[in-house]
Amino acid sequence: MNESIEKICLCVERGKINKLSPFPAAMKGLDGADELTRQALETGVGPEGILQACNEGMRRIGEKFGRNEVFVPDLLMAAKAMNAVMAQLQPFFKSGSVKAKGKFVIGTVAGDLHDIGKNLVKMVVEGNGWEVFDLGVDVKTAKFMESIDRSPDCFVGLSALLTTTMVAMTKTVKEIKDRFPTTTIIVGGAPLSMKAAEEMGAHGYAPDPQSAVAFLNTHLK
Ligand code: B1M
Repeated sequence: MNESIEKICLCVERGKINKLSPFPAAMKGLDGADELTRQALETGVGPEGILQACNEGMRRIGEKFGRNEVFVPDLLMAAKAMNAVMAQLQPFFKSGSVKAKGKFVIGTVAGDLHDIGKNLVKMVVEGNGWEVFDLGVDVKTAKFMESIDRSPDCFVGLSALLTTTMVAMTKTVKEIKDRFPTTTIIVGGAPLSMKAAEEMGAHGYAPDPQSAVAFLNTHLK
């Protein structure tokens, strides 16, 4: 990782949003994720490298959380720092507005508030020419159903970050398949795997946004 990328990674891990942000105290007055991302892009660092740095920062803070070394507010600050970066990366993912290849309805399943990964998938799929309907977080099955009712030819993407909400995901997959047997469902999120996806009856599993795009492109109706 080069120096500017490492600094962005650290800002995400520590939750340093921008220069004015007083948190964390040890980084007061220093440039944050916002300024460092702008500088990196201006000096020609690619958006993929910056995104990788963010993911690494999130991985590090997540591990600390798992070891009880940091708490929920620290995760929230990390998420805010990552969002400051993502706001600047969005134009890169959204470039090239071509006629939509198809429709993709995406949401984080009921009981789950994690949306950073889901938002990344949304951006990358959109950037690849799909029309995306983002239902947000904590999405109940009924809301997915309403969207499919409005766009019967859509593909559906479900995201979950908690092992507990994989249960909600299983229920959502089953209910959608019962009511809309021709709708294709793809699932993703850290606790998922191909095996889990198969067991819950989803049609596809994507470990990352690129795999989600590859799946959608090969299953175009
Ligand atoms: Co939470 N959290 N969190 N959290 N959080 C995790 C997930 C956890 C692993 C941390 C840990 O213990 N080490 C753990 C889950 C343990 C488990 O169940 N296995 C956890 C926990 C326990 C919790 C709470 C229960 C904590 C509490 O309150 N005690 C709570 C639950 C709230 C709820 O949802 N009901 C909670 C809350 C939060 C915050 C709100 C503070 C915040 C979320 C902010 C937000 O999203 N706006 C947060 C965060 C930031 C995390 C970590 C640190 C980072 C998640 C993240 O954004 N990663 C996370 C630890 C970790 O992941 N290392 C953790 C970066 C993101 C780019 O990756 O989301 O995996 P990811 O997305 C990837 C792929 O998975 C894939 O593409 C993305 C890009 O590569 N992908 C898809 C995702 N969705 C896809 C869909 C697809 C295809 C691919 O197709 C449809």
